[in-house]
Amino acid sequence: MRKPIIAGNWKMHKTGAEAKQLVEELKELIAGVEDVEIVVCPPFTALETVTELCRGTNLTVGAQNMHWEKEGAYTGEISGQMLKYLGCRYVIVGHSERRQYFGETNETVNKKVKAALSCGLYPIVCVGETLEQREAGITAEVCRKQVEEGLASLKDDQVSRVVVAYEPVWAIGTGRTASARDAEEVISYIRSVVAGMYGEKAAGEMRIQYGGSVKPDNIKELMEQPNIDGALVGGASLKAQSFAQIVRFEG
Ligand code: G2H
Repeated sequence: MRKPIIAGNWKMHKTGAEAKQLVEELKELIAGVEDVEIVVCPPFTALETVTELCRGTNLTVGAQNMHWEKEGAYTGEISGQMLKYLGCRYVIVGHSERRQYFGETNETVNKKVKAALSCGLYPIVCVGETLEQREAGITAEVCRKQVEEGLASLKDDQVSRVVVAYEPVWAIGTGRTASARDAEEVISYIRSVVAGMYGEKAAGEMRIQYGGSVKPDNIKELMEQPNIDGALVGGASLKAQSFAQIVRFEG
Protein backbone atom coordinates (compact mmCIF):
# COMPACT_ATOMS: atom_id res chain seq x y z
CA MET A 1 0.00 0.00 0.00
CA ARG A 2 1.27 3.45 -0.92
CA LYS A 3 0.99 5.96 1.91
CA PRO A 4 -0.58 9.19 0.62
CA ILE A 5 1.72 12.21 0.65
CA ILE A 6 0.49 15.81 0.75
CA ALA A 7 3.25 18.38 0.32
CA GLY A 8 2.98 22.15 0.58
CA ASN A 9 5.22 24.04 -1.81
CA TRP A 10 5.47 27.52 -0.31
CA LYS A 11 7.47 28.83 -3.29
CA MET A 12 8.98 32.27 -2.56
CA HIS A 13 6.69 33.04 0.37
CA LYS A 14 7.16 33.39 4.14
CA THR A 15 9.97 34.90 6.14
CA GLY A 16 11.29 32.92 9.08
CA ALA A 17 8.83 34.61 11.45
CA GLU A 18 5.88 34.01 9.12
CA ALA A 19 6.95 30.40 8.62
CA LYS A 20 7.03 29.88 12.38
CA GLN A 21 3.52 31.21 12.75
CA LEU A 22 2.18 29.05 9.92
CA VAL A 23 3.79 25.85 11.22
CA GLU A 24 2.58 26.48 14.76
CA GLU A 25 -1.00 26.89 13.54
CA LEU A 26 -0.68 23.90 11.25
CA LYS A 27 0.67 21.60 13.93
CA GLU A 28 -2.49 22.06 15.96
CA LEU A 29 -4.82 21.56 13.03
CA ILE A 30 -3.21 18.35 11.82
CA ALA A 31 -2.47 16.77 15.20
CA GLY A 32 -3.29 13.09 15.14
CA VAL A 33 -3.17 12.61 11.35
CA GLU A 34 -0.97 9.56 10.86
CA ASP A 35 -2.31 7.90 7.72
CA VAL A 36 -1.03 10.67 5.43
CA GLU A 37 2.56 11.84 5.13
CA ILE A 38 2.53 15.63 5.49
CA VAL A 39 5.40 17.69 4.10
CA VAL A 40 6.06 21.42 4.09
CA CYS A 41 8.58 22.92 1.68
CA PRO A 42 9.54 26.42 2.81
CA PRO A 43 12.14 28.62 1.10
CA PHE A 44 15.76 27.89 2.07
CA THR A 45 15.87 30.78 4.54
CA ALA A 46 13.08 29.30 6.68
CA LEU A 47 14.24 25.67 6.57
CA GLU A 48 16.16 25.71 9.82
CA THR A 49 13.31 27.29 11.76
CA VAL A 50 10.79 24.90 10.25
CA THR A 51 12.83 21.72 10.74
CA GLU A 52 13.31 22.65 14.41
CA LEU A 53 9.57 23.19 14.87
CA CYS A 54 8.66 19.95 13.10
CA ARG A 55 11.00 17.67 15.01
CA GLY A 56 9.02 14.92 16.74
CA THR A 57 5.74 15.87 15.04
CA ASN A 58 3.79 14.33 12.15
CA LEU A 59 5.17 17.00 9.82
CA THR A 60 8.23 16.45 7.65
CA VAL A 61 10.18 19.04 5.73
CA GLY A 62 11.38 19.40 2.16
CA ALA A 63 13.37 21.96 0.21
CA GLN A 64 12.31 23.40 -3.14
CA ASN A 65 15.54 22.84 -5.06
CA MET A 66 19.15 21.76 -4.68
CA HIS A 67 22.39 21.55 -6.65
CA TRP A 68 23.70 18.19 -7.81
CA GLU A 69 27.28 18.71 -6.65
CA LYS A 70 28.25 18.06 -3.04
CA GLU A 71 30.16 21.32 -2.74
CA GLY A 72 32.19 23.69 -4.84
CA ALA A 73 32.38 27.10 -6.45
CA TYR A 74 28.65 27.44 -7.24
CA THR A 75 27.71 30.83 -5.88
CA GLY A 76 24.17 30.96 -4.61
CA GLU A 77 23.59 27.21 -4.69
CA ILE A 78 22.70 24.73 -1.92
CA SER A 79 23.72 21.06 -1.88
CA GLY A 80 21.74 17.99 -0.89
CA GLN A 81 24.10 17.39 2.04
CA MET A 82 23.33 20.84 3.37
CA LEU A 83 19.62 20.10 3.25
CA LYS A 84 20.05 16.71 4.84
CA TYR A 85 22.12 18.25 7.64
CA LEU A 86 19.29 20.68 8.38
CA GLY A 87 16.87 17.79 8.78
CA CYS A 88 15.11 17.86 5.40
CA ARG A 89 13.64 14.60 4.18
CA TYR A 90 12.35 15.68 0.77
CA VAL A 91 13.47 17.98 -2.02
CA ILE A 92 11.36 19.18 -4.94
CA VAL A 93 13.22 18.76 -8.22
CA GLY A 94 12.31 20.13 -11.64
CA HIS A 95 9.28 22.19 -10.73
CA SER A 96 7.88 23.78 -13.87
CA GLU A 97 8.76 27.24 -12.54
CA ARG A 98 12.39 26.14 -12.34
CA ARG A 99 12.19 24.68 -15.82
CA GLN A 100 10.54 27.83 -17.16
CA TYR A 101 12.50 30.59 -15.39
CA PHE A 102 15.79 29.00 -14.36
CA GLY A 103 16.74 26.76 -17.25
CA GLU A 104 16.12 23.42 -15.54
CA THR A 105 16.19 20.56 -18.06
CA ASN A 106 15.50 16.84 -17.89
CA GLU A 107 19.25 16.38 -17.73
CA THR A 108 19.76 18.65 -14.71
CA VAL A 109 16.68 17.10 -13.11
CA ASN A 110 18.29 13.67 -13.49
CA LYS A 111 21.55 14.85 -11.93
CA LYS A 112 19.66 16.35 -9.00
CA VAL A 113 17.51 13.24 -8.51
CA LYS A 114 20.60 11.03 -8.35
CA ALA A 115 22.41 13.43 -6.01
CA ALA A 116 19.37 13.66 -3.74
CA LEU A 117 19.01 9.89 -3.53
CA SER A 118 22.67 9.34 -2.87
CA CYS A 119 22.65 11.64 0.13
CA GLY A 120 19.49 10.09 1.58
CA LEU A 121 16.92 12.66 0.47
CA TYR A 122 13.63 11.72 -1.19
CA PRO A 123 13.14 13.69 -4.42
CA ILE A 124 9.70 14.93 -5.49
CA VAL A 125 10.16 15.12 -9.23
CA CYS A 126 7.79 17.40 -11.12
CA VAL A 127 6.60 16.72 -14.65
CA GLY A 128 3.77 18.10 -16.74
CA GLU A 129 2.77 19.58 -20.05
CA THR A 130 2.09 23.19 -21.03
CA LEU A 131 -1.27 24.31 -22.40
CA GLU A 132 0.20 24.45 -25.88
CA GLN A 133 1.43 20.87 -25.59
CA ARG A 134 -1.91 19.66 -24.26
CA GLU A 135 -3.75 21.34 -27.10
CA ALA A 136 -1.32 19.80 -29.57
CA GLY A 137 -2.23 16.37 -28.16
CA ILE A 138 1.29 15.58 -26.97
CA THR A 139 0.72 15.39 -23.20
CA ALA A 140 1.69 11.71 -22.98
CA GLU A 141 4.79 12.18 -25.09
CA VAL A 142 6.01 15.17 -23.04
CA CYS A 143 5.43 13.42 -19.72
CA ARG A 144 7.04 10.21 -20.95
CA LYS A 145 10.18 12.07 -21.97
CA GLN A 146 10.35 13.96 -18.69
CA VAL A 147 10.00 10.72 -16.72
CA GLU A 148 12.35 8.66 -18.87
CA GLU A 149 15.07 11.30 -18.88
CA GLY A 150 14.51 12.69 -15.39
CA LEU A 151 14.50 9.25 -13.74
CA ALA A 152 17.10 7.64 -16.02
CA SER A 153 19.61 5.11 -14.69
CA LEU A 154 18.59 4.95 -11.04
CA LYS A 155 19.56 1.98 -8.92
CA ASP A 156 16.70 -0.48 -8.46
CA ASP A 157 16.56 0.05 -4.71
CA GLN A 158 16.27 3.83 -5.18
CA VAL A 159 13.22 3.91 -7.40
CA SER A 160 10.54 3.54 -4.72
CA ARG A 161 12.09 6.49 -2.81
CA VAL A 162 11.19 8.80 -5.68
CA VAL A 163 7.90 10.68 -5.61
CA VAL A 164 6.64 12.03 -8.93
CA ALA A 165 4.35 15.07 -9.04
CA TYR A 166 2.27 15.42 -12.18
CA GLU A 167 1.62 19.14 -12.52
CA PRO A 168 0.04 20.29 -15.77
CA VAL A 169 1.58 23.74 -16.25
CA TRP A 170 -1.73 25.27 -17.34
CA ALA A 171 -3.24 24.36 -13.97
CA ILE A 172 -0.54 25.95 -11.81
CA GLY A 173 -1.68 28.96 -9.82
CA THR A 174 -4.37 29.63 -12.41
CA GLY A 175 -7.33 28.28 -10.50
CA ARG A 176 -7.84 25.76 -13.33
CA THR A 177 -7.49 22.22 -12.06
CA ALA A 178 -7.25 19.21 -14.30
CA SER A 179 -10.37 17.12 -13.73
CA ALA A 180 -9.72 14.22 -11.40
CA ARG A 181 -10.31 11.93 -14.36
CA ASP A 182 -7.78 13.71 -16.60
CA ALA A 183 -5.22 13.72 -13.80
CA GLU A 184 -5.80 10.00 -13.16
CA GLU A 185 -5.38 9.23 -16.84
CA VAL A 186 -1.98 10.94 -17.09
CA ILE A 187 -0.82 9.63 -13.72
CA SER A 188 -1.67 6.04 -14.58
CA TYR A 189 0.21 6.54 -17.85
CA ILE A 190 3.23 7.86 -15.92
CA ARG A 191 3.08 4.75 -13.73
CA SER A 192 3.16 2.59 -16.86
CA VAL A 193 6.22 4.50 -18.10
CA VAL A 194 7.98 3.78 -14.78
CA ALA A 195 6.94 0.12 -15.10
CA GLY A 196 8.58 0.03 -18.51
CA MET A 197 11.79 1.41 -17.01
CA TYR A 198 12.02 -0.37 -13.68
CA GLY A 199 9.31 -3.07 -13.62
CA GLU A 200 5.78 -3.38 -12.31
CA LYS A 201 6.78 -3.80 -8.67
CA ALA A 202 8.80 -0.58 -8.51
CA ALA A 203 6.09 1.29 -10.41
CA GLY A 204 3.44 -0.08 -8.07
CA GLU A 205 5.37 1.19 -5.06
CA MET A 206 6.09 4.66 -6.40
CA ARG A 207 3.94 7.48 -5.13
CA ILE A 208 2.63 9.88 -7.75
CA GLN A 209 1.00 13.15 -6.74
CA TYR A 210 -1.17 15.59 -8.62
CA GLY A 211 -0.35 19.30 -8.43
CA GLY A 212 -1.97 22.41 -9.86
CA SER A 213 -4.56 24.52 -8.02
CA VAL A 214 -5.32 21.83 -5.45
CA LYS A 215 -7.79 23.16 -2.88
CA PRO A 216 -10.00 21.81 -0.13
CA ASP A 217 -12.90 21.51 -2.56
CA ASN A 218 -11.13 19.30 -5.09
CA ILE A 219 -8.84 17.13 -2.94
CA LYS A 220 -11.43 14.48 -2.12
CA GLU A 221 -12.21 13.65 -5.72
CA LEU A 222 -8.53 13.62 -6.65
CA MET A 223 -7.71 11.24 -3.79
CA GLU A 224 -10.50 8.90 -4.82
CA GLN A 225 -8.61 8.07 -8.01
CA PRO A 226 -6.71 4.77 -7.77
CA ASN A 227 -3.37 6.07 -9.04
CA ILE A 228 -3.28 9.47 -7.34
CA ASP A 229 -1.29 9.16 -4.13
CA GLY A 230 -1.36 12.73 -2.91
CA ALA A 231 -0.92 16.33 -3.90
CA LEU A 232 1.71 19.01 -4.29
CA VAL A 233 -0.07 22.13 -3.11
CA GLY A 234 1.07 25.69 -3.78
CA GLY A 235 -1.24 28.60 -2.97
CA ALA A 236 -3.53 26.65 -0.66
CA SER A 237 -0.58 25.53 1.49
CA LEU A 238 0.14 29.10 2.58
CA LYS A 239 -2.78 29.15 5.02
CA ALA A 240 -2.88 26.61 7.84
CA GLN A 241 -6.64 26.16 7.61
CA SER A 242 -6.79 25.30 3.91
CA PHE A 243 -3.70 23.10 4.00
CA ALA A 244 -5.06 21.19 7.00
CA GLN A 245 -8.36 20.62 5.18
CA ILE A 246 -6.45 19.26 2.20
CA VAL A 247 -4.39 16.98 4.46
CA ARG A 248 -7.65 15.63 5.88
CA PHE A 249 -9.21 15.36 2.38
CA GLU A 250 -11.97 17.66 3.59
CA GLY A 251 -13.84 20.05 1.35
C1 G2H B 1 1.88 23.92 -8.66
C2 G2H B 1 1.35 24.04 -7.29
C3 G2H B 1 2.40 23.63 -6.30
P1 G2H B 1 -0.60 25.82 -7.03
O1 G2H B 1 3.03 24.76 -8.82
O2 G2H B 1 3.57 23.06 -6.79
O3 G2H B 1 0.98 25.37 -7.06
O4 G2H B 1 -1.30 24.85 -6.11
O5 G2H B 1 -0.61 27.22 -6.50
O6 G2H B 1 -1.14 25.71 -8.42
